[in-house]
Amino acid sequence: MAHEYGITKPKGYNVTFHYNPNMERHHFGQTHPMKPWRLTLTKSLVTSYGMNFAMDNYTARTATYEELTNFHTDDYVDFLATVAPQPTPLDVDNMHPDLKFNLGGSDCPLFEGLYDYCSMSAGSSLDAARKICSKQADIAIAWGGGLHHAKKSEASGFCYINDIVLAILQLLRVYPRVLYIDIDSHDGIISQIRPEHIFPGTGALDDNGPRSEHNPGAHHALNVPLNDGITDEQYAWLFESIISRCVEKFRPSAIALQCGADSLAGDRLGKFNLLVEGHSSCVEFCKKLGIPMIMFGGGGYTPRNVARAWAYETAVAINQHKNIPTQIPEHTPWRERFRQETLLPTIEQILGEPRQNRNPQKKLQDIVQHITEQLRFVSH
Ligand code: TV7
Ligand code: ZN
Repeated sequence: MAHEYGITKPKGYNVTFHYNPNMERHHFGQTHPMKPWRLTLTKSLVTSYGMNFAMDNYTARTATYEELTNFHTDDYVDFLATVAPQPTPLDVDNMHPDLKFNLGGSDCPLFEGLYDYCSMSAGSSLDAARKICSKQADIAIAWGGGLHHAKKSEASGFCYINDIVLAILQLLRVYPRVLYIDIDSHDGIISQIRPEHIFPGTGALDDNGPRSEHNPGAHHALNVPLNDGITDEQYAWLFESIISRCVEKFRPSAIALQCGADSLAGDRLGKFNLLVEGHSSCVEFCKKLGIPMIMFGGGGYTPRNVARAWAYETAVAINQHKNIPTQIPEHTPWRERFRQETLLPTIEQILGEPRQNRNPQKKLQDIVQHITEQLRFVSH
């Protein structure tokens, strides 16, 4: 069936796909925006287009306790492993009395099977990292990962275990310089990471990595603050301007790309006007750099649009995005969930009326200039 689109494995270029079908069985709660089920929908499109024929597909393992405590503290991971789930349904009025490790609130509820969910997410990202380290993959895809907010000893923003940090720690064993790029609407951060210094900076344009006299990671994080309604053209221009400058300066030996899909138009939480085309153009740009890369998932709260973006980006990884038909295949499971039959809906199809764009071109030019200046502190 899948052969109808003529998708075959390219010679001399390997893409690996790391997926654990048990992840999507977990539920954060009825009203919680994070829906692990979006992974099912993504996988459904990937296979209905036959993309699996062009990749090495792996059922991701669960990460071990030792792997999780490579970054997280023992007491935090112990607690995650043993804490009892909250009664359902979970909502804002039904919070855990003490927010130990920031767990049990509405953002990071204690749901059934939480520890398994976390170890599956981390396991898929670690598997991806190992395929990049062993050079068995040029690109490794882990849509179940990308949970960038989790701290060493604390849950945050729907994230419990920071699979990205764990994966980057793996990469650093083999690759001396890792460029971390994040296109999630909640972070928009670019970090350049070398051994001994990992810096998840957050926030303002000036936030460019902790500064202290003995901190070699200072100036190795960049932030790109954006307003509501940014368009494909603007976003792609910013992304390419900034990433090309970063790559030129830092000369990364590997890239970790978080593909958070809440930056898409029509997201339940995000407020941008990006289409799958604009979002995926970031992936395309990174792929063309020819540097080994992990692609992670992340945010994304309108499952049908998340699945479209991540399936299309899988097609970009195997260089089939120009070949696949935009009409979603008839035999796609849950096809009716996509509402429109197209993989690439227009802004009008998604939103009716696009959201007002609050990003004047002048401001974006200033951002690029500012970042160019910040980059003078970076060397390879
Ligand atoms: C990577 N925004 C994660 C993004 C994490 C964002 C937040 C919610 C939210 C939570 C819910 C819910 C929600 C409609 C949206 C300060 C608060 C304000 C909870 C109501 N509906 C990623 C985290 C962010 C939970 N949190 O980057 C259950 O929105 O702003 C906050 C914190 C306190 C908690 N309240 C929101 O994309 C994966 N949370 C409905 C039910
Ligand atoms: Zn997000």
